[in-house]
Amino acid sequence: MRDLVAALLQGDKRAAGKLISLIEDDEPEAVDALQRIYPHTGRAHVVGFTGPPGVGKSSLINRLVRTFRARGKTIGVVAVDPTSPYTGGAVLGDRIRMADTGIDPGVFIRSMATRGHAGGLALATFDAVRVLDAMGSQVVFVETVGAGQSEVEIATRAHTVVVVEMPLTGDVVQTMKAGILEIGDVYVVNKVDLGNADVLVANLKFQLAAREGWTPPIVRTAALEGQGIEELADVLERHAIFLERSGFRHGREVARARQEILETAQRLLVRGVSEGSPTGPLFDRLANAVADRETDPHAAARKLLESHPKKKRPR
Ligand SMILES: Nc1nc2c(ncn2[C@@H]2O[C@H](COP(=O)(O)OP(=O)(O)OP(=O)(O)O)[C@@H](O)[C@H]2O)c(=O)[nH]1
Ligand SMILES: [Mg+2]
Repeated sequence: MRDLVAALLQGDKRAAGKLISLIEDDEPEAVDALQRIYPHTGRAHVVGFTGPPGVGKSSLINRLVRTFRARGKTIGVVAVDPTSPYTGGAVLGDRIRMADTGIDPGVFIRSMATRGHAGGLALATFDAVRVLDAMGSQVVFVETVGAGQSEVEIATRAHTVVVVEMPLTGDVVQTMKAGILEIGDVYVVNKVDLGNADVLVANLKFQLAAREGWTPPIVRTAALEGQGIEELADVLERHAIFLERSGFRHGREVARARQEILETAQRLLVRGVSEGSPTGPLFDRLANAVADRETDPHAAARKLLESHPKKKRPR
């Protein structure tokens, strides 16, 4: 494990791949590794992409990988979607394949399997982000599955949240998904090549509220043609600088740490309690007491937690 971590800190992509596999499989060694690398993290700019399925998140990230490579940055990508068509910055149909993941040491792309991992998707994903951060990736893109709670969860853990939308065709009134107007630092209207973008942009402009020191920009893109990508990259760099200068970056780190400590503590408790107690005498006694209305489930749960031996255990 020591060697693997040492290799990672030297920028070894294979070590990163192995460590992420350990995380995915929820191996106990992963905890050890993550503790070792933690002090070496905190440098990457983590950018989360969220938005409805098929809106073009992967296509945008593919383009951005190239753009940021051209600007001299090292890049990591974690996609919470095994089917994401990543090409390592090469866009299909391009004559020049500039940044093949296998060849370019500055690009690392990993799709996370959503199976396994007792810690849930968000924890596993951000552990993977941390691995890439420790490896030296300067910018890490996270693509979330385009549905459900996990996207908001993951998005709120990034430094910069990019919400991707696309114009709908026909006479439909395009409504935003609840909560989406609050989480974005940057809004992208992709597929402008299909037309109808003005309505959506106006709609977004009307609904988006300015935040303290930052008005979320709306960037029009056509990911397939590469239109608007330079502007999007500029905006992302600008937001990184804004976060740094305003002190918000630190604020976000603290908020994230809070969330993560709580999630991990909950997990340890649940695991500890369910591993240690269901057959124990106290648990039996409490179950009987609750059934007999001598106590209530809430009080019993508290008793169970209080009684639980505070042994040191892995995640
Ligand atoms: N016309 C047009 N098509 C696009 C554009 N960007 C992406 N697409 C197409 O839209 C489809 C979905 O693109 P993806 O990049 O896979 O979208 P995604 O948001 O990552 O999708 P999921 O990961 O499945 O949620 C693909 O067929 C792309 O080729 C664009 O700017 N214009
Ligand atoms: Mg995708």
